[in-house]
Amino acid sequence: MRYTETLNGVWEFAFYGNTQPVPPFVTPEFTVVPGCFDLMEPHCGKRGYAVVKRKVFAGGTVKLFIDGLGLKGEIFWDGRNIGSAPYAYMPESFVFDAGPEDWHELAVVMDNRFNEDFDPFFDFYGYGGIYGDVTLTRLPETYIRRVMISTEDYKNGTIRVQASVAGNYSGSACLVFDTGFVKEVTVSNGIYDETFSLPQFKLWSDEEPNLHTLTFMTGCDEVTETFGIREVRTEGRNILLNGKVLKLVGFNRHESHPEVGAAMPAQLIAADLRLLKENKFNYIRGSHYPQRAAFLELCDKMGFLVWEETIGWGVKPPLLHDEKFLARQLEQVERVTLQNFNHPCIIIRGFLNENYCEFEATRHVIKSLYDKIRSVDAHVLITFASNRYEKDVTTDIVDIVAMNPYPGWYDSCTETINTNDRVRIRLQELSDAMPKDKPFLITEIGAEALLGFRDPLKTYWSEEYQAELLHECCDYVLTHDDCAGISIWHFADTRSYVSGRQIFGRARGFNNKGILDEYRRPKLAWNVVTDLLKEKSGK
Ligand code: ADA
Repeated sequence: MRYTETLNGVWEFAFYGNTQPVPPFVTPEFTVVPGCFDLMEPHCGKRGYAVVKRKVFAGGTVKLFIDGLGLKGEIFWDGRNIGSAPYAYMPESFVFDAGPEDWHELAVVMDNRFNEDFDPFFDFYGYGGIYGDVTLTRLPETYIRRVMISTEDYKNGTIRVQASVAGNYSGSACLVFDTGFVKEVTVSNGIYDETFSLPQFKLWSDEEPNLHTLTFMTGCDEVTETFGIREVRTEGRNILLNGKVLKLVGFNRHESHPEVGAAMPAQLIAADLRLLKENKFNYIRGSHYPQRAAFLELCDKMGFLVWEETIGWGVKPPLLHDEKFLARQLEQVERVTLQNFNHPCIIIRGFLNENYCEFEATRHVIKSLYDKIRSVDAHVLITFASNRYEKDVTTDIVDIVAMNPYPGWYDSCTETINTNDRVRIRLQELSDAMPKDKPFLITEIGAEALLGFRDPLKTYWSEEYQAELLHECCDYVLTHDDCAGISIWHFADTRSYVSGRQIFGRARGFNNKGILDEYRRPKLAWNVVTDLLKEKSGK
């Protein structure tokens, strides 16, 4: 049994502005972890370095887990740097020697300033703070590093279990499943890798989200992983789950709320998911960064199909074609694929939203990222959301052709035809232009609407205009077999920017294309789309 302690709570705090903090850190204020410090007075909206610090009683080998922070961080234990968290939102683990059993000081130095070289500006607010839970786990010296479980044949419950044990451990291990099945195995030089079938298994799907657990035990350590047995693959234009054709219908979702920013408590995440489940949506694109553990656990349990992606938003050449940039992207996709490997909800892995894929030189970037994910996960579907449409020269590389068209908003805005025709004509045109042997997925589509702006003339920005447009988009997807699904842009209004780094059309400083506003109050489109879904699914 491992001992894990939560470190969430009240921590000491200091905002350092542009001065880089060095130990010993002086922290006269306090803050709450998880939490976004730039949402809390007196530091609202400020950018710079900040330190959070607390005392921890521990000793020996420990693993510190931080479920995402922003925009980047350095971790210090008794003033000694024990690791970096260079990527916003990325869940990170740090294994280190905590020294003698005693009180120690844990400090996280965060920096919420933008790094133009690596992280160009995004259309979502970059919050500073620790977004998710912080835990500390005591580890034995020969600890189990990782246990990964994948489905090899869903029909007969064949799974592959790969484990890695520290210290080049060689010896016996025992696998205990929730079904009662027990297997004695051998670990050689720290590695175990075997494929076998699990008796009395149940399949996982969005409709019946059956989960299993595996406890992997060596003499000195044990780890329990939750997993699901399911197969996702493509066949022509279709995406299949356990052999059954899927129609993905759902939303892009930002982990964001006006009161707590990116540090949403699990209860609010669960409330979002419940709303979607009750209204028959089966799919969420976790735009545009790695997803929190609580979100993925809820999706596994509630039965959602998830697209997870790494940060990299609208990256242009020359940065897009820079080898150092690619190395960082490769590191990101590898880390998150390993970290979230066992979640059955993740059926699609993405990266580099809306990159410049009309250039031949971008093929190398897309292929390298594709190959990196594939080297870790042999089965997940891999792609990215493109807005280069017919000009995209990478559609042969990815498993799914995923497009972000905005007919009636950014694209094809000719005033001579109505919204309905614009949507239908453009989606059909796009679908016809895409390869016939791959699923075609609409990853983003939508229109801005301000809650309360009602206009029977259906002018831009009215709830009526958005409702009509989204009705047409969903109707197209639900009635066309050539389209594997849709993630509407987007679930709820999300904070963006008003000044400085202004994006045209971000009224109130928000991206207002939510079908709900930022407090999850419904716009007209919510009723129209949920009614349509109920009607088409006959429920
Ligand atoms: C892009 C982008 C989204 C959002 C959207 C919009 O497609 O991927 O993050 O910015 O446009 O609302 O313009």
